[in-house]
Amino acid sequence: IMNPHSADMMKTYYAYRALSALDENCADYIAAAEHFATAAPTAQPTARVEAAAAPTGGRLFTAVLRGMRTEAAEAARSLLGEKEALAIVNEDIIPALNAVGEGYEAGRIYLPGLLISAEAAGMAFEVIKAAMADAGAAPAARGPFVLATVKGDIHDIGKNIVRLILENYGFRVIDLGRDVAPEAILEAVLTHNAPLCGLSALMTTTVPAMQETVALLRKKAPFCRTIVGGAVLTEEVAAAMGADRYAPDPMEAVRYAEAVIGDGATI
Ligand code: B1M
Repeated sequence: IMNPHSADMMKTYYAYRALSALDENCADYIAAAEHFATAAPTAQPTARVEAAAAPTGGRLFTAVLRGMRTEAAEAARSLLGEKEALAIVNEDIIPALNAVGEGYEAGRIYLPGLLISAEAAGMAFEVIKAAMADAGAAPAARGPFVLATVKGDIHDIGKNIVRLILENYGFRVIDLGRDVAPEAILEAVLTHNAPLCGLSALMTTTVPAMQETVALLRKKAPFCRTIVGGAVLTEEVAAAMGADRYAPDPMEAVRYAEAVIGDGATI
């Protein structure tokens, strides 16, 4: 017989489940450990542990938060029957990643947790991308739009969303990937005679690389407009580095591309 009020018994129970591979990514064990580290002696352990183990978001939110890759892909697939692909990105995946980021900042989640959550988000994102491709995006005939995450920065989930949305609006995107040096970005802009270049940066430490890229493009490819985004940026920072436009979200990149490239310019 289990006594749910016994901390030792419940810890043993969750440890047993984790060691027996009954608890994916040890998520329940971690939630229980957090609970028993903070719970008041009079609290109702099982209720509290259940609450901690089941975050308030939906199935996809929880799967990303806990870094459950297969579950995240399945949850995304099932959500596609309920709502728009982009709504899933905005309402489930991004809030979960934000929760992970907050947990990491507060010292409740460690780097491996950050990694598995990013992988789970990536799996869900692949499902959404495939669904959008099946739905038939507009032909990619305008542009090209050169896109990259700047040197030193490997965060590319946001950039990939920007690409997906631009392509959906019929822009041809030359995606250079992540951790891309200013010189490589310049070379791509010159080679493709690109009228627009979008840059993404997520960390305070990579803002200087973005600034360097913008300055290089201004000097060596003055025909190319620059648009910058990413969680670390603000309108002021973007203006200070000399970027032509700040994009708080992917739709701003679409609006700017419509304005700069319009219907006339082609590849
Ligand atoms: Co890291 N990471 N991370 N991380 N990570 C952050 C960014 C951080 C804020 C977490 C934290 O401490 N709270 C912090 C940066 C702190 C800072 O400088 N201010 C951080 C850190 C420190 C690090 C490491 C250094 C950790 C370490 O190693 N000790 C390391 C960095 C390595 C490196 O880059 N050299 C690292 C690593 C990683 C993972 C690999 C584990 C993973 C990235 C996986 C991947 O991208 N493939 C990861 C993740 C997932 C995050 C968080 C949790 C989520 C980022 C994300 O994808 N958000 C993040 C915390 C957070 O932001 N809450 C964090 C969702 C994404 C859709 O948003 O990219 O902002 P975002 O894009 C948005 C908009 O900004 C906009 O559109 C998107 C959709 O709305 N947008 C644009 C973005 N670019 C745009 C461009 C445009 C237009 C719009 O036009 C061109």
